[in-house]
Amino acid sequence: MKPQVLQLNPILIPEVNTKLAARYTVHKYFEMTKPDAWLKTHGAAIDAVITGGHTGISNAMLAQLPVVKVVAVNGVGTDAVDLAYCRSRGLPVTATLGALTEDVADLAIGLLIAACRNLCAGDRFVRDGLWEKFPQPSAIPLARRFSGMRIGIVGMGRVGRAVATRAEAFGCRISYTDLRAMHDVPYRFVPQLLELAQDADALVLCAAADKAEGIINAAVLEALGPRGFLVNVARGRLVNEADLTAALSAGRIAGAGLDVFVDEPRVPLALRQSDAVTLQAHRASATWETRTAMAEMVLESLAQALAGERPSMSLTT
Ligand code: 8YV
Repeated sequence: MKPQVLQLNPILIPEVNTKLAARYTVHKYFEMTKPDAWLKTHGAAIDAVITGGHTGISNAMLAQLPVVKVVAVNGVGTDAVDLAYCRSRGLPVTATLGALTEDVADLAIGLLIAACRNLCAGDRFVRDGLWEKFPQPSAIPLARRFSGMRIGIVGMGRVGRAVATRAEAFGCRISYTDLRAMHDVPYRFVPQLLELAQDADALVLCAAADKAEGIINAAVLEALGPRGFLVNVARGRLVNEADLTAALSAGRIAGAGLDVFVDEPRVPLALRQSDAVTLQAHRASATWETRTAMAEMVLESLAQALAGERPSMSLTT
């Protein structure tokens, strides 16, 4: 009998789905009509779980999977998995470490340029036929230059570093904050987030959200100031969204580029209606190249764990 895999999120790479189906009996939780009832009946037989970074898995669900041998996160964020609990069960939790760094950093820079150059508002202006109606150059406000901006990076991990090298190529001055100074990067460490915001034209959030929640609040946004931009490619809950919408509508910051939100896929109306905001639907890693690399890592983690080996990308064992 093939091992039983419970899949909580779709994988969008057909070749990987073919391999999964050939090696395992795959139960697609996201397609089930009565997933709770199914889990009660079949949970005891599940050997492996595949989930997404944002979805993770609850302890209540894990408790119904007594013989599960691996939780393979198809993503890099593990904030939606209780790693301490999994460690206590000796359960490997794997992540796709390193696979999505470049794409996430690309999108961070893209969002920042889009936000400060008003790319989406400009696109709508042309698309909606407004250019012909209002051909005078003053019909669109002047934008803000990206090159040379002072960039404050929150979280100098893999993604933070990749954002920094890209921004450096645009002549940006890089500062960062993290739990501690990193001695292998040439950028200025600022221990206090408030101070980083005060001294930055743009804050780029690249931090893990395991412990931090609502760190971008009214005070930080106030410090960023009316010419400042916020970019978030990490997790929505790093930001106090009510404070962000208030700051944007009062012009206390200039704009934002957001790929992640507190309660996805629900995005506050005030953000959706703001021309100062560029929005994406949590797509920073969503390229063929990266999603293929991630899905292949998931396959590898499953194969290792189900062969009785410690998965090389395990964070808990
Ligand atoms: C993915 C993510 O969208 O890596 C993460 O933690 O949130 C994203 O890259 C997600 O995990 C896809 O399953």
